[in-house]
Amino acid sequence: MISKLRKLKESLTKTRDSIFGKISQVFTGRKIDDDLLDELEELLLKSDIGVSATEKIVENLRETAAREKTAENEDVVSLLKTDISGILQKNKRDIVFDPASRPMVWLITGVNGSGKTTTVGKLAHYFKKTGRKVMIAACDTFRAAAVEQLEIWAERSGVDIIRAQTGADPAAIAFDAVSAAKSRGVDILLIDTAGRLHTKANLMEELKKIRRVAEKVVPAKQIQAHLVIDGNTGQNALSQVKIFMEAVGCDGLVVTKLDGTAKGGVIVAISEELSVPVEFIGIGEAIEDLQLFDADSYAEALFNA
Ligand SMILES: Nc1nc2c(ncn2[C@@H]2O[C@H](COP(=O)(O)OP(=O)(O)O)[C@@H](O)[C@H]2O)c(=O)[nH]1
Ligand SMILES: [Mg+2]
Repeated sequence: MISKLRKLKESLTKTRDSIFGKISQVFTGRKIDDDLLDELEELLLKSDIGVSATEKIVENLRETAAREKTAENEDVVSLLKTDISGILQKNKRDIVFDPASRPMVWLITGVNGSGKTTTVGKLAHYFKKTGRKVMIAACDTFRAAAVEQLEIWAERSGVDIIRAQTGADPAAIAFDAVSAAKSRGVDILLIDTAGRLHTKANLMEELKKIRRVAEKVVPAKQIQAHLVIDGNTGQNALSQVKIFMEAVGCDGLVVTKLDGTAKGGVIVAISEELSVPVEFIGIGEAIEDLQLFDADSYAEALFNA
């Protein structure tokens, strides 16, 4: 079986080929001096990690070089990996299951096409595999095919699904789903939501309503919102997170489609500039193509194949 790190490295090929792999090739074995730092800064600014992370990393390297006489022998790329990994785990939060607060309810949010439904399916599989009792709810009743799409995922992952007809009130389904999850002793209920309504305000109102209704069944602290972001979004991901965070909160992120994008550096920008943890990453369309996010592995895979 292909290892988790190997698979991650394969998935990040485009991101690595765009900038990070070059950094690794060009700088390995070179002395850390002003020339190198200038070159590095220029490259990092092109990489989607953002201005703030770039400055932090370059400053750190400058200080290390000034502090340590042996800086000439320091491997720049190892230092970079350590710095980036540090940024990536800044907001780290473990997913904790408390048997006394069942079910935990995850509202899966995000714009249309970001990968919500696919992620719900993969998460259902992931949590089931790790021994949890999982249920999913089809609250995207806006798009005709959405419920059927989720049903296929429920079958694949072997978990219960709560659904209603297309056009039904998503909040009503959410109410039924949370109630059912509570009475059946479910550990985690994953609620798939719509991404495109007539207006953005409309979508946010619907999400808020789903949340309010869920709070009638279980304590508010058991309800979380997890935002799914398409990795191709690049730096625009930051504004998406902020918009959803304001409306329904954002307890964690899933960044998808990292297998097809050169913009995988954006996870560094998100971690540096926002206080939300990246919890999972999507690296393909299949059920197993979801990984619990690991900062060290990600930093390693950015630079080395
Ligand atoms: N390559 C790749 N495709 C993905 C990933 N996640 C989702 N997709 C694809 O993105 C498309 C939209 O996904 P979907 O779950 O329907 O998005 P939704 O509108 O947010 O529910 C589908 O074709 C998925 O197969 C991923 O991690 N990698
Ligand atoms: Mg969907």
